[in-house]
This record gives sequence, structure tokens and C-alpha cells, in this order.
Amino acid sequence: MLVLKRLIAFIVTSVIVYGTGAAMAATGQPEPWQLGMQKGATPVMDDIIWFHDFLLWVTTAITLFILALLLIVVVKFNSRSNPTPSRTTHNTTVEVIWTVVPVLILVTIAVPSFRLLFFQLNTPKADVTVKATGKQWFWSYSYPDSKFEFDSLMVQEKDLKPGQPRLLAVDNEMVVPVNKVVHVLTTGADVIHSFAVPAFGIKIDAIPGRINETWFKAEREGIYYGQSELCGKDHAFMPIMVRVVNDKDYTAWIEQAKKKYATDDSRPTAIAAAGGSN
Ligand SMILES: [Cu+2]
Repeated sequence: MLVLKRLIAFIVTSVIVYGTGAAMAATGQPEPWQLGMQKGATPVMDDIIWFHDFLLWVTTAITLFILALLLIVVVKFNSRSNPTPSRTTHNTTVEVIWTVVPVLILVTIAVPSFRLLFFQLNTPKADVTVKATGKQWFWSYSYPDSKFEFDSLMVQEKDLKPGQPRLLAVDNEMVVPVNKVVHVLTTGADVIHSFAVPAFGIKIDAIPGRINETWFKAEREGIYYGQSELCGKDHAFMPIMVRVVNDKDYTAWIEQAKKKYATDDSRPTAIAAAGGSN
């Protein structure tokens, strides 16, 4: 009875935690006790979440089916209840079924999977282009249409202001307009970095000597965070912060950014200060 009570208590807490977790996950950053993925802010991420949930149902059904078969074998065909086993080796109907059904399942999975892949990889006509260059250990964002570039360094723990998340907040965030296609070009200035924003459903390597591309269309204003892949000494400390604003605020930001970053010759110093090697 106690076990049952504990089990019920566990399920109830899980549901509550999951519910609030999902609600909190709308903030564009990971939350304590969060289960599942961050809430999507782009059509691509909505599709990724849908596909993930769909696969979960498929795999759950398959697992339960196999479990049921195993239980039947264990209960009905053990040596005590079935002392003289059948010597059957072939059954055409069963063999056709266990070949055709998995093929059908794979096709059912392949169709939405390829559709999602094409959706992710086909960049629509871009409204805004941002180039993100991964450096040791920060990002530089350049807006080629407006001809400016700036560095984005993580806010150190001692400098955090109220409301700024630890290990995620940066000094100069990337700013993009809402409901516009943002074309992201990535490259690395030294080692391979990775540009990822979970709420946008994007994650792409930034490789020295190469330009990779991805895109997103954020449908809600807000602040979204991501992190570089943990592939070297300080990749954990070069977070990505994207502020999605309305058109008016975006134009205003572009105007002031053009002035603010017009004479940005601080980069070599920043590299020296960030220092280190992979
Ligand atoms: Cu990195």
C-alpha cells in the first residue's frame, strides 16, 4: 500500500513539475526541473517537437508490443507449461507480416522525417543576414547589410545583473526582427565551434575556412539563449543570446548599432583578453 501511495505521489509531482516546466520553458532558456524540450519559437522547432512526440508514440507502441510478445513466451511456453515444444520452423504468413509491417512503419517515419529535413535545409529568401563567427571564446556577429560587426562576450558571474541568467547572458546580444527570415552564416576564426539555439531548432557547426548556413523565423518576441557545443576548454562560456524585437525596435537598434560599432577596433584586444587555446 505504501509503495502504491508513493508511486501515486511520484506521478502527481511529475505531472505538476512537467506542467510548470513546460510553461516556464517558454522563456527561451532551460529551467530547473524542466522535462522535454524548450518551447519552440520558430516553425522549424514546432515541427521538430511534433516529430519527436510522434516518434515517442511509435517507439512506445513497438516496445509495448514486443514486451507483450515476450511475456506470452515466458508464461505460455516455458518448459513447465509447455513440456513438448512444437518443431515449427516456417510460417509464410507470419514471415510476410513481420517483413511488411516494419517497412510500413519505416515509411510512416520517413515521410515526415524527410519533409522536416528539407524544411530545415531549404533557406527561404532572407530578410536579414547575420554572420556569426566563433572565436576563442566568444561570438562576433556581423550584419553585412548594415556593415557593422560586434563581439558578444559572456557576462561573468560577479557582474550579473538581476534577471540575467548565469552562463547564458552576454554583453552585446544578437538582435533580429520578429516574423522575418533570418539567414545565419557561421564560421570559426580558430577552432570548430557550434552555433545552437534550442528554441529556434537550429544547431550548426562553425568551421574555420568554411561558411555554413542555417535560418530561422522567430514568431514571438523575447530573449532566446543557446550554447556552443562543449568541444573544447571554454566553449561552455561562449553563450548565444538572441533578442527578437518588432520591426520598429529593430530599425532603431540597427541605427544605434551602426554608430556604436562603427569603430570597433577592440576585437584584437578582446581576443587577447579571452585568450587560451582549444
Ligand atoms: Cu566554441
